[in-house]
Amino acid sequence: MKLIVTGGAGFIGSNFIFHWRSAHPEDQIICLDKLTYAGNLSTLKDILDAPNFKFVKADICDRPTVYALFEEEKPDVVVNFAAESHVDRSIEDPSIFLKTNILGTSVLMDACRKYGITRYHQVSTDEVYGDLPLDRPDLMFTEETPIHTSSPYSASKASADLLVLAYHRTYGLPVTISRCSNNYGPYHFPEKLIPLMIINALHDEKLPVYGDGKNVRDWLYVEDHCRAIDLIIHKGKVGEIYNVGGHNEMANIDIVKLICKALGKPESLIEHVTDRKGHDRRYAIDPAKIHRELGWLPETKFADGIKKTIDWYLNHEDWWQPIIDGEYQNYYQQMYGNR
Ligand code: NAD
Ligand code: TDX
Repeated sequence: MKLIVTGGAGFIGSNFIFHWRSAHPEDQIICLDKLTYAGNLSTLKDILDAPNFKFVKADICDRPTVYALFEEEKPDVVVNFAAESHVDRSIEDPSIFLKTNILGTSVLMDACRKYGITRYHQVSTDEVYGDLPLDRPDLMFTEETPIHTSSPYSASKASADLLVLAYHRTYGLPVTISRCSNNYGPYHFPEKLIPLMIINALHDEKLPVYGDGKNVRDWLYVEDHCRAIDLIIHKGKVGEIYNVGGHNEMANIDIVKLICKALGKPESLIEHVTDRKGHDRRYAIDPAKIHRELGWLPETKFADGIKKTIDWYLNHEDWWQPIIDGEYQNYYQQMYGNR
């Protein structure tokens, strides 16, 4: 099988490539990535010259380049991870989110229609369902929960999902969609909650918790997400949406305290800062469908996954230090300087 994996130099896409190469070593992977601020070729350094792997620097919105690649490679499967993924950045400037996340998705699917594929898989998010109240722990998102988005990021991802379903119904494109909860693990870009808190704590810097810190996220170890997508590609039903989540809801403040404890840092580093605009209160995925129909279950317990993740950041300063020394400094100053 030959796959084009878009966004494979980012957090989940790179973990997916590593997963797929070890689970299906005979398959060929072409990683298509624009290498935005969030993409890191260093993540893929060990496999750049490997047989059955090719890296192509390109923008999913660049129709002629995408078509030329499909014409040359004739992929069987396309897995689309490429996206602008950070909610805070989408609040500052939505435009690139609309371009990459919506238009880019349509260019990829047009290429799939033109050159023929056996599956187009769209990597979506639980954020398309909006949020749930904190005082109703019985409520969870199912695949039937109506779309109800909060941020420009989630609105762009929901728009892409609607387009994917439209291409299935209108053109018969063989699509699947996965909507996953918050991932954590190796190669997570330092702007996101868990790596940001680990790296700041290591430097004895303030730990900026938005609002009261009681917002709840449902955390899943990235490898479990990758296995879920693998299963959907092999056994999922075309035209279907699958929710992916690990029943692991945690308040932000508890995660930050846990990181302080694990690193032997004082909780006095925690600083409550101005809340995110439109901040979703709680996400909670009901993964019953993927369990029932495809037999998927998460394998990594949060206690083990967070330990592995913290150890990974402790041992991979060579990966994150160049990132935080670069453009990230300006970003951090702009987002947190006067917060
Ligand atoms: P990320 O920001 O770490 O990586 C995104 C990758 O896409 C980067 O390598 C970047 O260079 C690339 N990219 C961006 N724009 C591109 C373009 N126009 N053309 C080609 N490549 C481009 O993101 P992530 O956290 O790995 O998320 C991957 C996907 O999973 C996204 O679609 C996101 O919406 C979804 N998702 C993420 C989470 C999470 O917790 N991180 C949870 C659910 C779903
Ligand atoms: O400095 C911070 N302080 C803080 O309190 C940051 C960066 C975040 N937070 C809070 C906001 C959220 O409630 O932590 C929570 C997690 O924030 P993020 O890491 O930015 O993730 P989130 O907004 O939940 O979105 C993530 O999960 C769903 C991914 O970034 C999305 O791409 C995915 O779709």
